[in-house]
Amino acid sequence: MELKGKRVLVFGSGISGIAAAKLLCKVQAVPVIYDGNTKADKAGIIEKTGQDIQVILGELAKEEIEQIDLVVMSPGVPTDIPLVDTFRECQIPVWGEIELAYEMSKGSVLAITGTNGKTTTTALLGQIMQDYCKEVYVVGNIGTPYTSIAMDTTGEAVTVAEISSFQLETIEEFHPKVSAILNITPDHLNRHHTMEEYIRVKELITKNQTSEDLCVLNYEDEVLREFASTLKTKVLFFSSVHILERGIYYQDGTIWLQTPQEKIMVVNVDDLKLLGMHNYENVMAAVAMAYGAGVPMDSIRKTVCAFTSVEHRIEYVTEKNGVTYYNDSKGTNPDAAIKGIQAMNRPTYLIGGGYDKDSDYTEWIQAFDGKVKCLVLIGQTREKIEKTAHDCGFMDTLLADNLEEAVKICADKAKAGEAVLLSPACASWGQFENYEIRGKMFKEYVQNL
Ligand code: UMA
Repeated sequence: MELKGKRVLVFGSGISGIAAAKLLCKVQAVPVIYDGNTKADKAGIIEKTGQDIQVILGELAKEEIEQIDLVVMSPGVPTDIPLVDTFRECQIPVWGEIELAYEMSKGSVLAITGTNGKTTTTALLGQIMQDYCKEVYVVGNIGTPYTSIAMDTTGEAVTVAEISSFQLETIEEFHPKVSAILNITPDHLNRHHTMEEYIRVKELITKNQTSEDLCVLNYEDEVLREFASTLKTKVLFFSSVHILERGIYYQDGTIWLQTPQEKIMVVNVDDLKLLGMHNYENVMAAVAMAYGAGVPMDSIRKTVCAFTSVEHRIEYVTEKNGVTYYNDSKGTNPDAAIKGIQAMNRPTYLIGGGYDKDSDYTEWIQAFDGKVKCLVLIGQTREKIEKTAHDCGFMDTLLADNLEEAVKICADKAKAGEAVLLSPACASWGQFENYEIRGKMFKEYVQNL
């Protein structure tokens, strides 16, 4: 669609909406930002776009709708609300922000979706591509709107995109050369209503792929295994359990790639800084995608071994006196913190506790599985967690007044070959503004030891 002179309603004034409006100005379209929140800061929105553009808050008048040529949706705006029905009744095309970016960009796209692991996989694949190719962009749900870089791309560009189900709902022509669906488990059902619909939307990532393209799928996900047989694209499976006749798989501490011609040793997981089977799955998906995109295995292997994870998710910090330090500040609830402790492969001093979200910590403590040598607790929840631990028969607990003291206690006690992990199972509020600041402070205290 030629956008010059077109009046485009950008629905949502968050980071996607601002980036989409800026792109539309560059192509001489006339963006109008609309946000349902009457309390949004109109002057602030205009300032962020750096343009003198119209912003509408609250109600959208019928006369306004009649003048619109195209609607660009922000991911967080549901597509089944009456206003969107009205656009469709008026035959106004409704694109997502991803579709607009795709229409306006050049080069090839590698796109990742899935319920869990997509940010780590995207960051890792982005790094593999950056270490091998000249022009690489890492965008999407990971936090950089695709529209913010679309106009910078050249024919040589490789765009690595994390794509959420919200973003897939409104694609039209979006066509990745390589796609991946990591897993599908119940999530966002308030938006998609049924599991069937959530699965359908996730699978849309392959909608425009052809027999020239590749889709990477998790062999251990039954839905995805069946989905493969309906695809016209090439498929490469990854598996953490099965030895595959063709695909990439984990076996006894090693990741292998079996092609029709040869069996390639990808990496021994002891050489990775990423920990845990869920991360080995992310590694397998990223390796399969990069290999499918033509990156030589030697180059892939080098990046994969150096990659230290997404910040604050079981992030390798450093090694001091033989003790390895990990920052899992993103472990803000017991479920997430269970992943943290499961990933540890050595005796661990665990720092937990924080703001009380009324969680039950029993399952977290049961997941310690003999790995935790001492649980050092901080924050509002420290006594509550200590009591739960003792009720579960785990007695090695200590209370600290703050994170800095907790780090010092762990450093004093831990011996070479052991680990210190911050994975609090609680939100950071009360002591820190957010989990990112908590993680950064942890890393600072560790570096200062
Ligand atoms: N709004 C309305 N009407 C509605 C709903 C929202 O007007 O019915 C307005 C809000 O008032 C607000 C704006 O829409 O002003 C927010 O838009 P948005 O929610 O799309 O937020 P953005 O800031 O544009 O961020 C979005 C993604 N947010 C969501 O999907 C909810 C970000 O993913 C993404 O990083 C960013 O685009 C760049 O691509 C966040 C996320 O939580 C991290 N994603 C979910 C997840 O990971 O589970 C899917």
